[in-house]
Amino acid sequence: MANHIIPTQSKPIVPQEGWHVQHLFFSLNHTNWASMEEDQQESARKHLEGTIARIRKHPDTQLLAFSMVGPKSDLGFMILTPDLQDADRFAKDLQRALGPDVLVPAYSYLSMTELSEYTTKEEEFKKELVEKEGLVEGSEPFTARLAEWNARMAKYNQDRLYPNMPDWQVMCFYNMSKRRNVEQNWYASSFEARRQLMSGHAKTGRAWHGKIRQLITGSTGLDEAEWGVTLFAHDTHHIKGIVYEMRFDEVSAVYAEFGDFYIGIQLPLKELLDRLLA
Ligand code: 76R
Repeated sequence: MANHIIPTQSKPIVPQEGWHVQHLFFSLNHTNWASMEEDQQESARKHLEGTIARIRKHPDTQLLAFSMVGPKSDLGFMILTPDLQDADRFAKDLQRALGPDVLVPAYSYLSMTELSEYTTKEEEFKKELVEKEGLVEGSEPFTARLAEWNARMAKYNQDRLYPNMPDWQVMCFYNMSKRRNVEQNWYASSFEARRQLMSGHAKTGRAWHGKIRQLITGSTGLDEAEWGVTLFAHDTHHIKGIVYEMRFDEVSAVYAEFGDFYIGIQLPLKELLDRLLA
């Protein structure tokens, strides 16, 4: 006799830190959409608008909507929310909102916000204060510098785990992994070597401050690659620029592998649906 335990009720799946992030890209099935009567279309559109409004009101939840450029997909969403149960529900609600088989999945990606393992640790910063700045451990200036640094790091970590997404118009999404080839295996490198390379990467990245907002979300064990890369810009030139420049950065030049690139335009909902359903 089978003796597996069948669940009797669901429980929230809220990670111990961070949020779940879903990128959902749909194609519009024009045949199915065009075969709907005008009043059916109108109520389908209202249903989608209502679904989006409801998700946007959910606590700690952000839902961004994009007109996707090129026929790879037509409509894109990015959802950030704590509970995987909600992320799953929202994704299914959105897919069904315009009626059966009107929105057809083109691509999706599941990831989570995460802290970087390469940020300076408190012990390292203390050592720097003593060795590089000549401060005496426990002295007043030492304690003051440490308190200021701790406050800054707390905010920095908070922003990484619980980010506020911008309304910038140009969105670029792709996935990325770090190579695991013989002689070229990121995961076989020492922590110190990786930290050095990542500090070069961060330096390249910081030069794009004000032009690019990036969110790197972890997806090892969740989806096909190891990270989701979401970039926002006001100008496509800057997307092309940063991705090109990063190719020369050793971390990307030697270790990075990329998935397909998706470009979306973040629009007010009315304008987005007018364009999509025209
Ligand atoms: O967290 C920070 O903002 C500072 C340091 C930093 C980390 C830890 C940082 C800065 N990144 C970090 C981690 Mn990044 N990043 C990418 C890509 O196309 C490519 O070649 C790579 C895709 C871009 C464009 C980009 C931009 N970054 C990571 C990780 C995790 C690696 C790991 O843990 O092993 C990946 C996969 C990754 C990839 N990065 C920045 C940027 C930019 C613009 C910055 C500067 C942010 C700022 O200070 O304003």
